[in-house]
Amino acid sequence: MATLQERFAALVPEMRKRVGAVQKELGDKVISGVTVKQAYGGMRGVKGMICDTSVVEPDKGLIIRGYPLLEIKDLWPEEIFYLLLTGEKPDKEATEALQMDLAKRSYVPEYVWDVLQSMPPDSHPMCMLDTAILVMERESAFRAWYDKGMKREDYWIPMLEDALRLLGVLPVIAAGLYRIRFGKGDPIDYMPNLDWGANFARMLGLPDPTGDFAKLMRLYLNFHSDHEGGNVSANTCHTVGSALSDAFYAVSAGLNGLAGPLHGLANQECLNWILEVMERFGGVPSEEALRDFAFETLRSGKVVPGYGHAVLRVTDPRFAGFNEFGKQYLPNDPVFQTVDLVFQVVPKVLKEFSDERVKAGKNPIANVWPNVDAGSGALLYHFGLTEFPYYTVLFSVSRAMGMLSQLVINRAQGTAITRPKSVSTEWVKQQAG
Ligand code: CMX
Repeated sequence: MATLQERFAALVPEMRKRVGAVQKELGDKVISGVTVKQAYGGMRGVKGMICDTSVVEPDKGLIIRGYPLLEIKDLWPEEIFYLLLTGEKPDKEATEALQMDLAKRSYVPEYVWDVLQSMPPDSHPMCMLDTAILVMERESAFRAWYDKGMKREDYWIPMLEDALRLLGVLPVIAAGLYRIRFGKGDPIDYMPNLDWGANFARMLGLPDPTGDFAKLMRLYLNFHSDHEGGNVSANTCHTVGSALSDAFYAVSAGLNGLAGPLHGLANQECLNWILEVMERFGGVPSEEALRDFAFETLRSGKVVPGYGHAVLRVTDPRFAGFNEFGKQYLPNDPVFQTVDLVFQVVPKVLKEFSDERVKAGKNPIANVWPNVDAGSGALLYHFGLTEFPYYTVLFSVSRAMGMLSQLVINRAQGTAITRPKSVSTEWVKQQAG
């Protein structure tokens, strides 16, 4: 089978033709309207952008290139990247070629380590990751080609090169910053004949005699790779990239959004909440105690982290997949058992609380089911990855695959610069009134 670069090159003409034909034939059709509530409410539900790598169905969750996530949970992350970009699963030969391509690009320049070493010791790991990506911007092939002058049709070529460079280097930087930030010793080098996910696990330097932690990392990197185009990180990356900023600028910007507590940072908050519960009750709580604790959180004006979603209206299949992993590999772990109990109790509590909110004239909680962040932390904790401010960095390495594949596709399709129209409150009062 062809390498990723060859296969993508072969698909580009067809992709352009299809996108061109759709715009020509259907360009004037209306696909969405916008209410005033949506304009003030984060554009929730407004269909105003295109993303072909994946879709999130409210009642099914993530579907990557037509495959429901749990059907492809055993693919390795690099295979997912190939699938995201081309719509096809790679064979062994293509996967190995991609693994070699990533290994060749895994070298971290010394200045990146110097910058990370000189950051204040209380810097958030996400700030360190995003800074490292940004200081590497000088390496961008896209910027170098653009400065020399290149045709629009060729934009995707150096963009794909930047994507591979970033994916090669990201696990090394992410694992290295873990070791620097949490005093674990020097960064560990990438091992060329090992797959991408197992490499990341190995470079973190945690003991893994059974290889189960490497399995978890592959699953983790698979599950977080993409979540269609409108979420904060993907949308930000798309917008920055649409100005023809290169992948280093765009991905760093997207990840700055992922660092927010309502988005990717929720996974750090989830485990915090679980450990608070366990501390209060001296271990796995009773159902009744957990119910009271959840109500206490909600009545103090806080959210229960890991529950709710802007799009999903069912249990996130990514949560279901992690829960299955926990049941198989760590069924007796008390933190995992607490996560599982929360899953039994919290949706009912949120439903009751939502009804109370509605009676008080507030919005309902649209989705009372767990999202991806509700369970992943407990699994990482079990394997000794106990520094939860780090968890969003793991999410980031994975999500970079989605953001980068979207960027490359956008350059191949000649996607326009993003520029929605904003209106003022005065305009809304006059027009809608
Ligand atoms: N606990 C308490 N209240 C919640 C809630 C939860 N888990 N989920 C939603 N609500 C509240 C919202 O805060 C909102 O209240 P206000 O109207 O007073 O502002 C109300 O219910 C309606 O919100 P919604 O339509 O159900 O949800 P949104 O699309 O506005 O927000 C999300 C979605 C994820 C930000 C929200 O559910 C939340 O804050 N969850 C907890 C944090 C979390 O798990 N984030 C991770 C999401 C996954 C990711 O992006 O990585």
